[in-house]
Amino acid sequence: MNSPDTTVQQAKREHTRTGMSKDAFQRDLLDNLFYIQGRFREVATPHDLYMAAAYTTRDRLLARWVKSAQTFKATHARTVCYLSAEYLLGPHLASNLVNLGITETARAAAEELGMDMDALIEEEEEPGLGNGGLGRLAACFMESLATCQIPAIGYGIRYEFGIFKQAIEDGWQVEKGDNWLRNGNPWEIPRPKISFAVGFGGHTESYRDERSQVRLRWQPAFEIRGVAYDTPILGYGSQNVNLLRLWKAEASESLDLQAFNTGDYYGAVHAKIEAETLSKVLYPNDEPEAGKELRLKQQYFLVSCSMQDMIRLHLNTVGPLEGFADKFTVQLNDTHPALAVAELMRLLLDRHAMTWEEAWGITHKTFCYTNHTLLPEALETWPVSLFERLLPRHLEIIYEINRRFLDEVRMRFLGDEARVRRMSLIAEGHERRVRMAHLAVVGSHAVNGVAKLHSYLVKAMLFKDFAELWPERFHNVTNGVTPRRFVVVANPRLAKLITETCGQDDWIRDLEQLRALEPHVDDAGLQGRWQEVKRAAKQDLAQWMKQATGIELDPESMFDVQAKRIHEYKRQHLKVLHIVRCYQRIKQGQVQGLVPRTFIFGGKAAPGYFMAKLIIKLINAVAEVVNNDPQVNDWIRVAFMPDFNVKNGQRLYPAAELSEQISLAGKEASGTGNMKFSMNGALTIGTLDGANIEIREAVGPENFFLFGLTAEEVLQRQMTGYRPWEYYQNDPELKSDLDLINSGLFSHGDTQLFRPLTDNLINHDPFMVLADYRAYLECQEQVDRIYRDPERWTRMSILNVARIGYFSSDRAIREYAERIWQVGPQPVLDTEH
Ligand code: RUG
Repeated sequence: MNSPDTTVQQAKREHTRTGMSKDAFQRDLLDNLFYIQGRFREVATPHDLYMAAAYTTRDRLLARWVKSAQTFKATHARTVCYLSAEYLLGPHLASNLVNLGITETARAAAEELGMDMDALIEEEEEPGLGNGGLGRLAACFMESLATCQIPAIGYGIRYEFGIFKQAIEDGWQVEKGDNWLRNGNPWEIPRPKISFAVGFGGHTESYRDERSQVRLRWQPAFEIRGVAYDTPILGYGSQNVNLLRLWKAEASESLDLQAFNTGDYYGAVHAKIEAETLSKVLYPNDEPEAGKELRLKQQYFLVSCSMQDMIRLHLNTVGPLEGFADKFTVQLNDTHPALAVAELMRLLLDRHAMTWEEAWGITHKTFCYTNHTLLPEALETWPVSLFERLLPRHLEIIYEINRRFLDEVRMRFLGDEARVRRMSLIAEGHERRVRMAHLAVVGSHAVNGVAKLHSYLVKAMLFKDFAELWPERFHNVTNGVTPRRFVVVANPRLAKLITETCGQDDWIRDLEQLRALEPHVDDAGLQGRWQEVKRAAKQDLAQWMKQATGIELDPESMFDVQAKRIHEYKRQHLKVLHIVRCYQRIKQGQVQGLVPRTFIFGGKAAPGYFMAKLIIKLINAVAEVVNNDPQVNDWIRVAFMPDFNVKNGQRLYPAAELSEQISLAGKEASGTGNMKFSMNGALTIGTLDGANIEIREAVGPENFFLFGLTAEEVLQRQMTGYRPWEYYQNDPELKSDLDLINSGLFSHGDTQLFRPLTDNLINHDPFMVLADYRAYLECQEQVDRIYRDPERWTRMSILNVARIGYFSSDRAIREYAERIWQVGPQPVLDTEH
């Protein structure tokens, strides 16, 4: 992308800054190609070259990694342990080069060898170990922890199959397995010696210990082993490297020798296969519906390995476990790892012979819990019967936690048995269930939501009873995203323009410094360059899209993007109604005021979520008609980007001009895509939901397109009775848009195909699409009006970027560190330079 001259010059500057030279990179790249891949230049495949570049980069961060470990050990640094069932990491190579400060060094080294660094970066398969926002947040947080120099370990599962790859066939989503480890993973280091037994099933029994005390212990029916795989996570502008430790499930014995010797070969390998199933696949549900036994096993596997590992580390470095909560603070990322509360109790009680009071004191001081959703169907509960069968000792512990807790509730709220029932860790009903969120709240000393509105609703509604009991326990930490990946890596042209305009690149580690753009907002030179940067990104995306889908995007039109998981509450179907309206207006010749637009969607639907899959089909069906109709083609086009993931997101964010954040108010906990788009200069059209509210406050209401009901109005309507069919009957345009969908125009004459969707909207509409339709259309007209004034639009875009600094994940991490974890930075010194 850069001319070789500037690349070489920049590589020299990087050399001075980092001590890492182009020549050394080149030499090591060839060495790694030879010694690790067993190839020489002439026969190396693009994948071989990628692997060599990855190892060469990894080599450069290993010294920092070791130094970090030494520093943390020597200083007994307090450590954050982030427990998360998901990490949506995205490709490592480009972001590690940025964080090492050697992007141009690597590029120059590759260029001299006749290789294209961008092509090598493209080769990397991303580890898709997460579904969406929650997993990507965990990845941003890991990077920001290292950047903020806070010692941290991220614990997770090394799923062999990450989130499925999405293909679109005949307009429908088709899921393909994501065998991301197939070609090897150069970023991880297996630690076969760090492995723990994890039990399941069996029974509990009492016995007398050496002091004749009666104690309980668990005799599991079977055990599997969790083996650690470590990935270094590099900070930007610091020497700190943190650890992402993912657990792979293995059989305790790789072959059952007795079975083998009796000729039962199948039986001999069966246990191994069954054990390995545990970390085989990520559950592909964002905000999952409770259910599967294997998922509970995965959750227990994650927490058991992680808590045993923390105890091992503590005993090795600090000593007796009394000080455990001073050494570690453990953040539960949603309820998926909430079992950790019961597991730490079990380990302290049964293995380390503590009293209940001692163990509870430590446990409670150790854990903090982040809630990420208010949606009732996403709040995990597990049948008591399943617990009894799989984790009998944990159920006993949960019962005892509950008994003591409910006594506290009773003492505080005399005679209020209804409250006791509401707060219990066990939901009574025809099937008794364990409420994981209640376990997380009771077992933690801090609970937080992920945006101001969300945290308010967590306190006022979801955990109202708990907030009345322990008001001091509840916090808000608004989410953030890392500008390294989402601006520097994704949008190098914009990064360069910002750096040149601000006169330095300090904004990359202190995003508030983007404010320095503000005085230049009216500078015609900057505006022109700003527009060029956006146009170039649009062209890149158009080129990619043509190749990937065959659809031609018009880079002269406005790129209007909605990219996120497909879910009814996120209301992709509201966006489709807008498109259908545009289509009808154009067909009727009402083009006055209309601006040419390209509507781009991206997102996966949970494989079992019928309505979400139907929405994808509808988008593609509308696209087919619109894109093939020459009468409307100059005005609108529609494209569905297949397989929206981190890598593809990095193509979308820079190219977007309008970011669609149109969930029903009160439903999106925070959203983080909204931040990524805005950081790349897209203007947002959005509701007062999640972090939209704070983004609007930060960038200025005049630089944000607001529409729709407020969360309060939504609640009122729900209480007074919402009647979507009245909107259908009273708004002729809305009626005609829905009728057109049902007419068969978008379904080759099939008038039934989209009925489940349209009938649901007209008769139930749980996410009030119809109520917000008119306001949304009017707001879109305002978008058109402003877009026709490029200077005004560009000004708003620059201001969005200049004022988005608050939404860096570095800020979020500092807030967690100060307010929740009570942990400070532990800088790792660069002793070599
Ligand atoms: O839906 C939420 C997003 O609003 C939020 O931004 C993200 C990170 O906090 O988490 C998402 N989420 C919630 N993903 N899964 C859940 C519930 O398990």
